Amino acid sequence: MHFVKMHGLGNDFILVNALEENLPGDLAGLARQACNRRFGIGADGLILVLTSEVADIRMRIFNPDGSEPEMCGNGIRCFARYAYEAGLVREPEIRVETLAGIIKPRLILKDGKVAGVRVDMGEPRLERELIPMAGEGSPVVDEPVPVDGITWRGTCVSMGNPHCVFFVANVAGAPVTEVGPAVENHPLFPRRTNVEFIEVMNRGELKMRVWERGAGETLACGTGACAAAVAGVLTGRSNREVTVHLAAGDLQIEWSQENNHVYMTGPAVEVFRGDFPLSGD
Ligand code: ZDP
Repeated sequence: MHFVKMHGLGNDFILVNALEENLPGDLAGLARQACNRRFGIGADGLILVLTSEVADIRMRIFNPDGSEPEMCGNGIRCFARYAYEAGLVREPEIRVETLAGIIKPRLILKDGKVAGVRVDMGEPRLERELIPMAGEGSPVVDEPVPVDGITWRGTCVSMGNPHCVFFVANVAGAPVTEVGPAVENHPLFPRRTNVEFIEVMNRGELKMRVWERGAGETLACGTGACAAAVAGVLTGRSNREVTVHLAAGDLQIEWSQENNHVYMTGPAVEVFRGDFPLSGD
């Protein structure tokens, strides 16, 4: 299987053109193998490029545990760059079919080169049933989430995929690897959840660490940065336009007042290309 390895702020993905490769039926198993950092290529996700009947092109993504999330923010920037540079799409603005609906990335071109990608991520879903989350009442703001005898306060947002955002005083010391998996698998979240730990530096800047559903702690999460920006507005902590600082760099997020869409801007970088033997080869 030929692949391209890319990343957005160190959130890394294996991209495969499923139109050209003869992939096995068990895509979850392929994702588990290929994403493994010791026995495979190593990545936070496997992304497949497919044709679409309703958009220009279709993206599927699999987590390292084999589960299939609805959307992936850093991944769709990589996907857009890959599709454009491979000539699979001709225009810099493309419509991508995902399980979260049609998402619209636009390549930022400088001297004919891709300098970044701005993505219309659509509207955040604030209804509890759509996150999905147990209990009653929407939006879910500062909801008690008990973990090991401590009550955390989560503000929950779906960007197609579920997010639970916790505001903390100091993100460097946040118990991401302990509280993250407990909340990911908490009975409040029937489809599990991604978990963001956010430090508010000021109304225009957030610092973030993330525990991803099906992947563990990663260096960045695009949908998570969008969810954090929305949660910042819902709780009165930040402006509709924020810079989200992650370990390896920044994402710019804007929650538009005009159309309620969230816009995310950030990098997408190719690292290497290669061939991965499919089992049986
Ligand atoms: O929702 C999930 O199960 C996530 N692990 C999907 C990946 C999200 C991602 N980190 C992002 O940038 O939005 C790729």
